[in-house]
Amino acid sequence: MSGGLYSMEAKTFDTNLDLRKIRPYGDTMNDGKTQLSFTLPVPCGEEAIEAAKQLMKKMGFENPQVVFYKELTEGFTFFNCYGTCTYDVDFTQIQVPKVDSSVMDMHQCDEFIKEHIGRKIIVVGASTGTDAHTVGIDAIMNMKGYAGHYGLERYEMFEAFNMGSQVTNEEFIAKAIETNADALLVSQTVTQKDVHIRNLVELVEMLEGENLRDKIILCCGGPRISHELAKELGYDAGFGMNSYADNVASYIAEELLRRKSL
Ligand code: B12
Repeated sequence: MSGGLYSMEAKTFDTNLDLRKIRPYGDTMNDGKTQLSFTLPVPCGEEAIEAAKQLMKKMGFENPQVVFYKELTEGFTFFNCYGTCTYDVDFTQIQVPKVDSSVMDMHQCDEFIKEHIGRKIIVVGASTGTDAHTVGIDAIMNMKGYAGHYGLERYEMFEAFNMGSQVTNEEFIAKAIETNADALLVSQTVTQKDVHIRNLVELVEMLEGENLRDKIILCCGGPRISHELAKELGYDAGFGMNSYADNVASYIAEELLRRKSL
């Protein structure tokens, strides 16, 4: 959204706005007002508040204020703070790698597949490794979908197998072979100690070992997954928060067509 119409609208809204130097907004443009929250491993009290303020200064915030604090458990204090951010970024220089695909709704996508692929697309999805979070993969695959977007099970032209959570990469690949899957959808929510990286990379290596990697469209998703990270890890596409079945279905359909025409 850099430049163009957006910058013109923003300029009529506030003539002080310079998109080359944006900073957080609170009351007036460029005031830098920021709210942040964090936990410190210290007992709740005046010293904890002072520590939080000093930390905020080191993070580059002027006029740090602790507006709420509470003991989480013995020896740990949670804070809500305000401060004035002293840094800015050049919005006009920002470039984010994105999945290269149009976004069709379910009906448009089904029509596209009928016309260009001429058969159902088979997908297998799971939350893999030790990850027990199912809501993300269900949002993409379940018949009822999520936030008004139907899931892949509802699509006429997708055959969708949702394996649920805590699926090992071995089981996942076995299902891909059994169903002759066109695409695999991996969901990863837990990122503590980079467990998602290890798990996602292991899947790529195992698919390569089975000589399957090039034959399958490999997608991953989750709240802390970006397309850039997915590409880095050897995936075809990555989908982050606020993505829906429409996004991944459209991508898979268009990518299959692209591969068909090669
Ligand atoms: C519900 C929940 C649980 C439930 C899960 C129940 C279930 N059946 O899923 C339970 C209680 C089991 C749970 C357990 C744990 N949880 Co939990 N959990 C959550 C919570 C509150 C909501 C997650 C959720 O459902 N989001 C809603 C869905 C719709 O959003 P989503 O997953 O982002 O999915 C969307 C996109 O990301 C994308 N997407 C997701 N996957 C895919 C896949 C593809 C292919 C595509 C295209 C798109 C896509 O599409 C979806 C729709 O837009 C979050 C906190 C939060 N508010 O987010 C913590 C959270 C995820 N949990 C967390 C943690 C740490 C845990 C535990 C480790 C806690 C513990 N110490 O035991 C365990 C892990 C257990 C395990 N082995 O995995 C942390 C993760 C931190 C991190 N970065 O690693 C969070 C962020 C909480 C926190 N702030 O600390 N959790």
